[in-house]
Amino acid sequence: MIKDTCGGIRGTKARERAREANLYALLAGSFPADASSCCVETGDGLRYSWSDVGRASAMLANALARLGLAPGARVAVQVDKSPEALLLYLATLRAGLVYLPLNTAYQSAEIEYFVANAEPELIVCTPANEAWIAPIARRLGVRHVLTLGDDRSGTLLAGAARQSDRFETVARKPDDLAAIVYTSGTTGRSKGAMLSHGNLWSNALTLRHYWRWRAGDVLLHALPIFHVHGLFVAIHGALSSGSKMIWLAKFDAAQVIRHLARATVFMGVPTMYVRLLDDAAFDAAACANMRLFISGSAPLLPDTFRQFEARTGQRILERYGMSETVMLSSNPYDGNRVGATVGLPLPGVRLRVVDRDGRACGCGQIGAIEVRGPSVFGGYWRMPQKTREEFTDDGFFRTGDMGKTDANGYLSIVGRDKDLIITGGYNVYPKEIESYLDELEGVFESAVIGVAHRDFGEAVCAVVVAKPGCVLREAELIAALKAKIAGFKVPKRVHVVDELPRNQMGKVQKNLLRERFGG
Ligand code: MCA
Ligand code: AMP
Repeated sequence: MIKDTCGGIRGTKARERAREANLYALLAGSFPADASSCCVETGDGLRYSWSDVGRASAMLANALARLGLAPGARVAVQVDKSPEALLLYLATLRAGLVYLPLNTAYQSAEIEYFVANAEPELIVCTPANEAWIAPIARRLGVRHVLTLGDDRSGTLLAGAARQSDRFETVARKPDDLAAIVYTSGTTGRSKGAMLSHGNLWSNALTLRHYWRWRAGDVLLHALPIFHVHGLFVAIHGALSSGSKMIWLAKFDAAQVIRHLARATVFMGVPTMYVRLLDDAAFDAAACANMRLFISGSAPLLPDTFRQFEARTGQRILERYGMSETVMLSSNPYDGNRVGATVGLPLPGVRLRVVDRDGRACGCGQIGAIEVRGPSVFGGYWRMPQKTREEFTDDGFFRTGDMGKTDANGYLSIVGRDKDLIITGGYNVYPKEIESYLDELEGVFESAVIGVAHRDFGEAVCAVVVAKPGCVLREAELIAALKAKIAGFKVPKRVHVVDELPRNQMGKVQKNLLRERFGG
């Protein structure tokens, strides 16, 4: 039976089964018997026991319930990483609401789009951002705005402090929505990928087994918690195995290295591994207690994979996934981990590589990757047409990634069919940046490309043409964009040219721009 650290003994068997489909209840079923042991420890030594997590998430869930939000209502969250932010995520699940995480770098134009599209009933933002977020919320009809700081400040916790620390986790069916994660998807503007309790739990169970999560593991958590990687893959892995997390507010190589001695598992994007290797203190001795380093969200360069093994004696385990699908493939835990591959389809995942006519590609032949499985999302929020376009007639999701498999079935991602830049693990959709550039004074047209970057893997780079009689300056264009959009989306370089190269159909030849400006 599921152990409920704060809800008491369950009612009838049927109610029990229904409640068990709530992701929180399923995760809580794996919390350790000793509820006084540590679940989360922060970088500065604050400790939250499993009992604290159960009780505090109950108080927060009561606070959410008192707002009168109906099950299925969206809760948009743009807050800095803190243990309380984790508790808010768990409370949202418990209350049967839908969690909508937003990158802390997003500015007003970006937030406005997500709020208008998702129509949340509650926005939780930092106290510092309330001044500009509250007016957006009012204009778009959001009923409630609460605040949460990373120092336990804000109106959310003040309200929760008065609530009971017992909460009957709301029953949810496996298909009920747990979260909406906005992603650039394959084309068009950002779309909300709808992930259900069942999608997330099935993936958590698969990975728990595949990566051999076990009691006694300690996850060193240094990822942001507004994306699938840090929010679901990492957190669910630890919670579903009753493992403690060392919770760092952000990635800092020196801090990570300091904490490795007490950790057993680390998950990161390739940029983090590049930065760890740049630090001379990162060596085999620093990793002696570690059993698993996992990389994903962007391609891990073969050179990083090799250097890492040479330096530490351990092989990074690379895996592949998407916001729409959670995790799809992984190098094996015990078997051969092969660099420049993302391993084998996870149990339960059907993965195929097809040519332009939809025929299966042979070994080594490059084609489009399509997937099917229990973690694949139900569709894009309020975009039924887009959803239909992205699924094949036989129910496979078109990932937009290009790949090939080798004779042993290992998949390699060789490129993307979608016009997308992945910089330091964040996705940037070139069309979005082009539209912001084109609005700037003096800009006639623009093209945005990804170019190789030692630290970020790929960097955003823009090429612009001035309107007749106008003079464009790189620094001014970059400053203008910084005032409008998230910093990671702002081009690291802007090149001014007389005209953009086009093919006979009038389409900008980005390959020529990459050749010219990529070096
Ligand atoms: C920060 N900056 C960036 C990036 N991050 N520029 C390009 N790409 C980036 N990723 C810029 C900021 O705008 C700022 O610019 C300057 O760098 C310093 O900002 P800071 O916040 O201090 O950066 P940082 O701490 O060095 O961050 C680098 C980082 C971070 C640690 C690599 O980007 C990160 O945590 N990335 C992880 C992303 C992630 O979790 N992805 C998972 C997506 P300026 O100085 O000019 O203002 S989920 C997913 O993809 C799927 C499902 C999957 O498979 O996992
Ligand atoms: P997102 O939409 O943010 O979930 O990003 C998903 C995309 O990240 C995938 O479609 C891939 O293009 C990319 N991705 C994730 N993991 C890997 C990996 N290990 N290697 C290469 N690309 C990856």
